Amino acid sequence: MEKNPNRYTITAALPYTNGPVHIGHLAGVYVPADIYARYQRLQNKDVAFICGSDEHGVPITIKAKKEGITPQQVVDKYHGIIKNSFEEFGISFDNYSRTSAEIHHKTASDFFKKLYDDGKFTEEVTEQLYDEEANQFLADRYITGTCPKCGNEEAYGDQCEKCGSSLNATDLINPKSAISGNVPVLKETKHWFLPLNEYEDFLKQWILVDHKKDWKTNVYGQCKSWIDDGLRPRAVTRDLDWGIPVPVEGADGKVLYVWFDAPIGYISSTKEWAAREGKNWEDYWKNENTKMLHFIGKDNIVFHCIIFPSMLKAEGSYILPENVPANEFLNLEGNKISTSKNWAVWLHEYLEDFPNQQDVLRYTLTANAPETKDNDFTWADFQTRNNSELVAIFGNFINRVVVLTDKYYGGVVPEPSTFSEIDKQTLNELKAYPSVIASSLERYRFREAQAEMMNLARLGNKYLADEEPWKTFKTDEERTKTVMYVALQIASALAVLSEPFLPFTSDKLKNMLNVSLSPSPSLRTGSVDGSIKWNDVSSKSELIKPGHKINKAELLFSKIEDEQVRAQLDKLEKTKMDNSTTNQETSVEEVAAITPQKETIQFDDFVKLDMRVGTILEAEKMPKADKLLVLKVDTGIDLRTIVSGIAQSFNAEEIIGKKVTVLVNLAPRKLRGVESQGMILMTEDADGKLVFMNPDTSGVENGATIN
Ligand code: B3M
Ligand code: ZN
Repeated sequence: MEKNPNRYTITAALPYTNGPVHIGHLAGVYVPADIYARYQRLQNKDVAFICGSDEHGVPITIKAKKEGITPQQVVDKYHGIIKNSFEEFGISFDNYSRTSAEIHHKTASDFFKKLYDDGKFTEEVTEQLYDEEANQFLADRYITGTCPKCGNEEAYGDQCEKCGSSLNATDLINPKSAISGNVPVLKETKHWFLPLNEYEDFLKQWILVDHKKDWKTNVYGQCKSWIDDGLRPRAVTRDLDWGIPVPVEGADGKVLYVWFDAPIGYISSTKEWAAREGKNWEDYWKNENTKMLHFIGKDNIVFHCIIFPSMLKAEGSYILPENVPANEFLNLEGNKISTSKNWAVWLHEYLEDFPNQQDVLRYTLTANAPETKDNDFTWADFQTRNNSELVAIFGNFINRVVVLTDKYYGGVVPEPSTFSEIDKQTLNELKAYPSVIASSLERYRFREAQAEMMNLARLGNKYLADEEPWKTFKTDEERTKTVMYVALQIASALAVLSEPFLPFTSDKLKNMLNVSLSPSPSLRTGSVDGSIKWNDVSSKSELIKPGHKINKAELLFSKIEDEQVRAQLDKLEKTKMDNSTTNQETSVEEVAAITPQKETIQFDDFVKLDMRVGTILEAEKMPKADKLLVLKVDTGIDLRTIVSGIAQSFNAEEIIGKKVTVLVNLAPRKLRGVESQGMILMTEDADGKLVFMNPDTSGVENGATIN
């Protein structure tokens, strides 16, 4: 069981300042963290919601090199964009700092020094990869190669994004410099290591026993597999010129590893906030009565669950996180979101394109949150969620309540008379919502929690539609008053319970109803006492009293038109086109995307391959196989059957008559019971669609050899 204290330290992953924030970051980290922080504030908890920019590390220096500016210029630019867009989007951080801040340099430096002085590091001279042309050591993302665990040919020197393994650069097979593309050499250098192997027993007990039940299965599973694999010492310093200098003798030209300094950024940001607010930062980091949570994406799990806790443990005076509710990834229109390919919906652009519609994006991202598996964002879904849910249910209900109260009673909440069974049942149902939503939130099930909040809006909408006060108004004054009174209670409950999910809407609704929440949910809205609290919804018999005057209706949501969606899709289409035309110029960042050259072979190896020009004469789908087509191919030598895994890129009909290149002397093998007698050569276009390697075939006969 998780503890339930009064103090919360809630951290959200520090975004790298090598680009702006996109919807993947929002859905994975910042929106759920913000919902959680807002909810705990409404529970009257003492919350420190902490974040800041991660300004060190190789992604920043790579970006600087690419743009021909200094790393400092890169981080200044993106820190500004990111900080402003978070603010405008209503992410209610108590503090947003940056790791280039002096307070962070000092905090991280002192942390390292303490561990160093306490003998917690080992010092080792090892051989590291070195780029002789660029004259520098290659750490982390400066190196790409094949992952030794899963064979992904685009793994980075610190991590494989495909299988999630955390790697050392020297583990990579066929390593290649991301600066020059050269094969690196090995060169000796001295570094400090945190011997993670010494923390194995602690981690086993803490994660595999103590938190087995309460951590998400994806998080627990990743941790378990790292621990089962056996932990090894991990270098916490690097030979780089961008970062926090290693604060010990004999470490010239060395900086702290970015993943050593970045999580300490949570501490420095808390210190900065506490100093400003007159609080004691240690209460939030060193007091067992504080619940600490790290909101992150799945690629950050090892750093937050294995490495940072080991650092905190080594230091000795810190508490550990109670939970690390990491999310999976969000895709965009079926493709992986990519900063370098500009395949993203950027937050700062969204805010320009959809002014004052922050809540629509927040709502869609939560409704579709990648909580247990990767999920897809589509503009069509965004439009539907807005038009059929926010506008048609939530907005419609509130609009009717407020407009009718104004029309019938000059905006004054009417006195109810006798409650019917339906009224009583509705008011009872209403009382259950705070604990239902809270229980989902306490378990980090944000989709479920938001869906329950919408069910309350549905309840209100249905109640009005069934009771039809616009009909009874002419015939039964008392009944109409009672119905409007009940509807106003539901609307007031929604003003409170929607706040974590739809803070802008909740603000407007509070304005319309002329009520406030207590305690004030965000630091930017003033608090008025005697207002509605979360638990009042279940404990009080009435949230808004007869005689209370409400304000005029404002529009909560407006319809998203087809043209707006089309404009966004056009933007993405243009990105695709831009990507395919600039494909030729390979940038530093994109080196990583190109498959490294395979091992050298001899001419004799090559001539063993018998490749011929052939023609596909027949094609049909292999029954019960999504990917396979069974082809009859005229190879010039004979007519043979080839089973080819191309059914997701082509229909059978469209390839009949196509000239292709066939490897004819590949040993036959059976696929789903059909013997395949060769292989058709293919490549892939930028979108991953297969393309035939067919020669320019005018005048070439079937059977012509390729050499
Ligand atoms: N800067 C990595 C990321 O954006 C990162 C997180 C740091 S949290 C201490 O994936
Ligand atoms: Zn891998």
